[in-house]
Amino acid sequence: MVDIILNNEKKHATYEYIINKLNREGALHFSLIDPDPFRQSPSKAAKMGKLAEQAGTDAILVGGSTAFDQVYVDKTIELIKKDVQVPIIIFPGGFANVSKRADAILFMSVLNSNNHYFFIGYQALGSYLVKMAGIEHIPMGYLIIEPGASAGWISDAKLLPRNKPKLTAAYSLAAEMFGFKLIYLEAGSGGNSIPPEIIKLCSQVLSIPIIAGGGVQTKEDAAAFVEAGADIIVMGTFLENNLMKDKGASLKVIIDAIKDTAKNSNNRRTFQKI
Ligand code: 1GP
Repeated sequence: MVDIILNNEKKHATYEYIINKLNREGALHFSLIDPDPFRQSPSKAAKMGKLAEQAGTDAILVGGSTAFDQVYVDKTIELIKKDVQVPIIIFPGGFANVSKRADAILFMSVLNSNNHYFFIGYQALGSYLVKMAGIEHIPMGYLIIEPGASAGWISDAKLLPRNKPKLTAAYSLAAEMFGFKLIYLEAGSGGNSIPPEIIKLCSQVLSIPIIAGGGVQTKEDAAAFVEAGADIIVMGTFLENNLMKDKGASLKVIIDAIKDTAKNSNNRRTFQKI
């Protein structure tokens, strides 16, 4: 039994893909698809994944705070994977999000939660699941900034204040010192996005890539994130509202803006594989 758990090989292909692509292109775009029956069926999720890939997205994140059913998550990933070449990375809200069909999982800890369960409890109990699934796990510090939306409420976060960049940067730096390979700055889905000053200070103090998400709706929003120093921009709600309607045309405009802004910016960092 222990062999089943321990013999699974650890791979780093997705993390290396992220670092290599970041060093080549300066900034990446990740498309978030929430495997939630209240939002879409697995087959619609697969169509969305394909359209996002055609629009130029660099990876598909599958997950969300309210994805509760492992079978549904599994089916969603299975169908997306049939049609899509870019990596599929789990962005877990809990155990139900773990699936061996994904390329990797963001093995994340909500570092500003009031509840230890969200920074080490779930992860300890889920560690065997991840090991048995045999998928690459990328350690990631997750920080939730006001207003936080569902992610903030569900993970009982002590929300980081929007007007105190130094606090979020301090949590980010501590996460890097602990050995996390990525930092995710989250303002919550569908709400106010993160103030660029926070991203800017974090990018000045960190050596690891910054993922930023929550409320990105326009090419101006996305470009402002990249200019501030975000390395990976995540969008979810925009995809749900627009992808099927315009077949990815408006998403492509935003992704092109991300790539152009990074290319023309003189503040891009280069990353080491750690
Ligand atoms: C979730 O922040 C992302 O982590 C997505 O937010 O749905 O607002 O794009 P949106």
